[in-house]
Amino acid sequence: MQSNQIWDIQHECMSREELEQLQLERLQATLNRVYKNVPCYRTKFNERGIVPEDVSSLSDLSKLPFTTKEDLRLNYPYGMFAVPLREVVRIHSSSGTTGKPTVVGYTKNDLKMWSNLVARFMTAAGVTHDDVVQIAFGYGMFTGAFGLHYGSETIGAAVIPMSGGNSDKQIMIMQDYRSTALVCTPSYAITLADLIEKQGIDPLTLSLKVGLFGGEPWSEAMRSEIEARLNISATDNYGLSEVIGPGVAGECSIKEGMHIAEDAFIAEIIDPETCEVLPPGSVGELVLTTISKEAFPMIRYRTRDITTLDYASCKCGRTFARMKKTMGRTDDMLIIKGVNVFPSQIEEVLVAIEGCEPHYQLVVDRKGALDVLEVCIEVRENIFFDEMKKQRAFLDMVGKRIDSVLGVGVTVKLVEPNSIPRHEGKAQRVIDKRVA
Ligand code: DLL
Repeated sequence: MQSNQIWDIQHECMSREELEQLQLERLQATLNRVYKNVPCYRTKFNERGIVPEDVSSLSDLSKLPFTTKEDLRLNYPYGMFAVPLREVVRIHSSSGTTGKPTVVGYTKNDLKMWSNLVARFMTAAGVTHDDVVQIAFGYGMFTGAFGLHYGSETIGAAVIPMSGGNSDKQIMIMQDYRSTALVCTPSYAITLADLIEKQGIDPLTLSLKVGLFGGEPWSEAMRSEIEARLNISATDNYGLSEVIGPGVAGECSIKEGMHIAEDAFIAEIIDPETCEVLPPGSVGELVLTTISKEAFPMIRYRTRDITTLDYASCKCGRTFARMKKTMGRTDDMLIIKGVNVFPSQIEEVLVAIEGCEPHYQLVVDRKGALDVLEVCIEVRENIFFDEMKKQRAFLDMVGKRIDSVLGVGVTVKLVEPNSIPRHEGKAQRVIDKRVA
């Protein structure tokens, strides 16, 4: 291991017993702090008749109330901060699309801790101080770019703070500056791969080795496509601004789930309907508690992301539990004719079909009392301009494959190549006309 790489064996490879002891100590300190400094937590704890001293084991966590986006909204902008504003050195916000964004803050120590967490997962993905990291996440209120920027600097890699968009220039820089690591959303990686292909550039002539992607859900099929088209190893990284941003969980080079930084966060899986904590291995909503943040601690934050945790040891030697790729969010789960549908299930089918581009959009509407789901897909030009009979057969085949996975009929529509809007950041996959 090279000197600047951040493989924190003392924490990342801890035995579960030691880890749980550390988590409990850090949890208790966090609870004391929020009870004292954040009126929202004090009121909620009081309503349940709980004081921080009642938490004497990790299982007592389940006695504590959840925190939701609604709490953050009610305390907008600074009501959930646990330190005075003069100790805050950075403010970011969530990428929420409705209402006011959530405001989050970091102290100097928080920024240091955050940089370290990101440096750890970047190291796990194979980034070293020899790398040239092209950051194509948008700089600004979004946490993605700054998080990976600090992580790269901590490792000692050279950062190119390109920001999102300006795709032609991204490719020019990638070629001229010999970028070895690409950081962006997976959908933007596809957009760049399309452009590289269009410009007739052979990916083997680029210097890219690894891609660190995240910020939105993506399927294994999409990973394979990105790896093949950019000739890189692609890892998945998960996080959310309310909890810290990127740095919550990231894949190691084994790529069998994202290691959660359990020395900084306690993860639980709950049933989103009953809010009961589910046993290890269950699929449900991820709930996160921060245990080492100063400015903006979160107690039992309901992420709305659906996943499952694996506590088995990983071949890389890290002992932190691994979360599977998220299946979707409780709030973007579509209910079509009573069946629960996640966009990721449809993506998995589409990307595996020869001729389908990984650009798609789901349009949900209501006809009378019935929900209808239209899957708009871009296809290669040869299919789009094919004769009607062949096109119909293709549509039938795609429809049947989706039907067999979802158990619900959908309408498949071909749209012109390049007609689905490309996003520089997170892709917008669903248009729900029922809520318009
Ligand atoms: O997206 C933080 C981040 C930036 C993570 C860059 C990784 C890389 P927010 O904008 O607050 O923060 O959005 C958080 O995005 O609750 C998930 O629904 C989704 N999300 C983030 N990463 C992943 C991922 C950042 N790897 C919300 N897979 C989260 C699936 C993801 N969904």
